[in-house]
Amino acid sequence: MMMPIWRHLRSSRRVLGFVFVASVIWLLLDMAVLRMSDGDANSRLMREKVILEQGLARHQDKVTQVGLGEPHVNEEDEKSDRRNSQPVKLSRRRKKEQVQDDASQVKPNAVVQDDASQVKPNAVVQDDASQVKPNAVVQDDASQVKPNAVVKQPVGLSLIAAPKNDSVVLKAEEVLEPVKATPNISLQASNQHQDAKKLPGKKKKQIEELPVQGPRNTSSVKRDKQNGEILDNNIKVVQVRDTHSVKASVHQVLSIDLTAAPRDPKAVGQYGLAGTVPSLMDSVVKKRWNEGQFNVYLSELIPLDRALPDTRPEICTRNMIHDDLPSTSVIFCFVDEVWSTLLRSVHSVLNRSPPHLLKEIILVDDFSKKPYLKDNLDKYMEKFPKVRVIHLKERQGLIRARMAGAAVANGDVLTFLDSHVECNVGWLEPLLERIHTDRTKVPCPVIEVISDQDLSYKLVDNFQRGIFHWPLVFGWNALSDEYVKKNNMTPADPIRCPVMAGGLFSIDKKYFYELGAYDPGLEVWGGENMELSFKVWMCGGQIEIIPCSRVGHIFREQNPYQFPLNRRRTVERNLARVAEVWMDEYKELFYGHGNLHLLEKPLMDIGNLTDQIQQRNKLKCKSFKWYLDNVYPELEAPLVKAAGLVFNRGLRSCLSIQNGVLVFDTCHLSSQSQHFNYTWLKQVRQQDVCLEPSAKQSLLTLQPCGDGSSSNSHKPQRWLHKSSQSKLPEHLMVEMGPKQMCLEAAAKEAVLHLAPCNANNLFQQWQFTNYYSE
Ligand code: UD2
Ligand code: MN
Repeated sequence: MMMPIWRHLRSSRRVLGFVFVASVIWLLLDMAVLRMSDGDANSRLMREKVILEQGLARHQDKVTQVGLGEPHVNEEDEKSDRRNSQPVKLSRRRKKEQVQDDASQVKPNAVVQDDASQVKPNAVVQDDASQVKPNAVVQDDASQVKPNAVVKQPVGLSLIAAPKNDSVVLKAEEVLEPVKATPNISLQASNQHQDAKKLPGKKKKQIEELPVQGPRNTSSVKRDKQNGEILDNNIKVVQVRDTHSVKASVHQVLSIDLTAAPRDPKAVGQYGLAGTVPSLMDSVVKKRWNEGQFNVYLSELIPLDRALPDTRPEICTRNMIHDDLPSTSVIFCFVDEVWSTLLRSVHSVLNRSPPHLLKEIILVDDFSKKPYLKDNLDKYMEKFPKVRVIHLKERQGLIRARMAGAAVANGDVLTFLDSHVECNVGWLEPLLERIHTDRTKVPCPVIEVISDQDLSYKLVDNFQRGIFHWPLVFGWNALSDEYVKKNNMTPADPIRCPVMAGGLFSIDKKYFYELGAYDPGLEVWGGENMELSFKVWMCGGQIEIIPCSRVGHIFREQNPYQFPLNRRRTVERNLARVAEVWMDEYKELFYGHGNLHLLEKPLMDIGNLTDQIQQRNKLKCKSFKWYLDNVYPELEAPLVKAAGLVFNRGLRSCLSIQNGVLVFDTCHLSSQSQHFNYTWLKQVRQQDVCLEPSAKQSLLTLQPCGDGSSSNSHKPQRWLHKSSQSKLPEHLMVEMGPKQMCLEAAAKEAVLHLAPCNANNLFQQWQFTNYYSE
């Protein structure tokens, strides 16, 4: 009996010994694995940090590489070569996002996390040509800034709703050793998986740890029960406090969206979907349309805090943002805005902005006539401590109304918005981040489209920039595929714009005033976007579109409000002021493209420009030629329509000025006395003298050139001339009272005179050596 027990014990001892040895080996292996994973985490973190810093460093000096059709060039020679470059191609296309996983590719707002759980449903866009609206749509006499290419509504809307009770805690972790001359950046785990990881560190630092929701997660945010406003002290950005040095810390962009789990998911227009109105209501829809020039009736049925699809390019959700961003005042100016759209605009800001960055919302009522925009509005807004309403005592127009808002703003940054917009999730931080990086940057969100018909929210093409055509007509233009590829652009990269659309942008408040704000002589509506864009670029700043910031806007066919004077006249006059102050010799192109009538001074009083010109001189702003060469080289802007020798086909010799007298001579390309310009003001000129019919007889004289107006003394200097495509090709035609006369070389005496126009007469045909524009 004892033997089997002993044997049994002996064999168990062996087993125990084996178990012991195995445990030791296991423990050693385990420790090795642990060390390896620590090392992994360490090196991964180091890599992320380097990426981040590279991104931020690049962010600061990559200015010249992003967005514009050509890289920044200063050389005079290259400028003139580009002057006659191809016209802007207004093509449109959809580009699939390509995120490159290479440290050298990291762009501003470096993306450091590559966690699948963070990946959002890509705002899928359908390449259906029938859905795409005309691109180069522009502000002309009749219409306003129209949308750029609109793409179908994004799919995957069901993913918008945030998972409940899924709060995420951002943890500031030990900061790694700083790299010289770059901000010290703390990497912060921003989702559940990562914040559980323990990162290696030497010294514990004082850490402030507060709950902040990750993308699409809003459950850790509290609202004020009474007014629904986000409580300021509820969200704070994680700060790493280091007593030894000032260190910049960053966090993942906050995707605050209090509408993500809407009260009534089935409400009309919820999630940015198209709303419908029963056809029996058609007449009501029609009747109420004029109140806002969009479907006002439908807008009233849609919740004021409706949810929207997150239309940002996917990589935007992982952008890193500095913790110490400037605060902003959001300024809405409006005249007779529709109640529901005004409120939806305000709520979209309250619901989707980090409260610590939103200093206030200023509503500037530009002397509206609608009674609901008075006491009712004041009362409604009393519930929102951050909202202030200012009622202007007389109509100022949007330009001076914006300045009235700016004058009382307390934020570091001014953010101007139209009063019929919906700010999308994550819209604010990327704008402020750009200003934080460089206070002379003027960032604009991507302007998405809220349909005027069904109020659906539609995302627009990537890689669009704001441009203008002559005569200062705003339009959208897509960056070419080649350009995007060449510059390794991701859909999140800022896009530099020659001009902004005008309505939606942020600007450092001090910088705005240093620039001289807007020209207060601009009336009502229009042209101020050109003014600010030229001013910013020419005086050292930059205009950018920030694709990670998206705001929907209702584009209307017509302005729903009255213009105190004629609308067309108002806009033309504003643009003439801008051209006179900012465009130097290129203002002739503005006048020459259909605006010669604006030169009629007594009729067209554009007001005093002394202050504006002084301001430009004081700031030592660059020339308009510099702007064209460096910021918008793709624009065709020849200073004259035609130039060179003026060859008479009948006489087969060239016009010349000798001893102050017009004569004919054998053509010599190098002869300066035979060189003439045909200008945008329709003058045939050599230096300061212009060809002018004499009052008496039908002879020609040389006179000092006028200012291009058709006042009595200058009218005869306007010559119509077309090289082709006209009834009188190559003729130089002038209006003599009611009659039109043509310049003719008298065959025998070789002198010039005016004669009744005759299309086939070769002696009336004049050819310039070079034509730059028809
Ligand atoms: C675009 C801009 C707009 C402005 C305009 C040119 C966008 C999205 N919109 O036209 O902001 O730059 O081009 O000037 O880029 N308003 C007043 N007082 C007035 C007239 C208008 O407060 O006397 C308000 C109006 O209620 C609106 C804002 O100014 O909130 C812009 O007017 P709009 O919406 O008619 O201009 P829009 O979008 O056609
Ligand atoms: Mn608008």
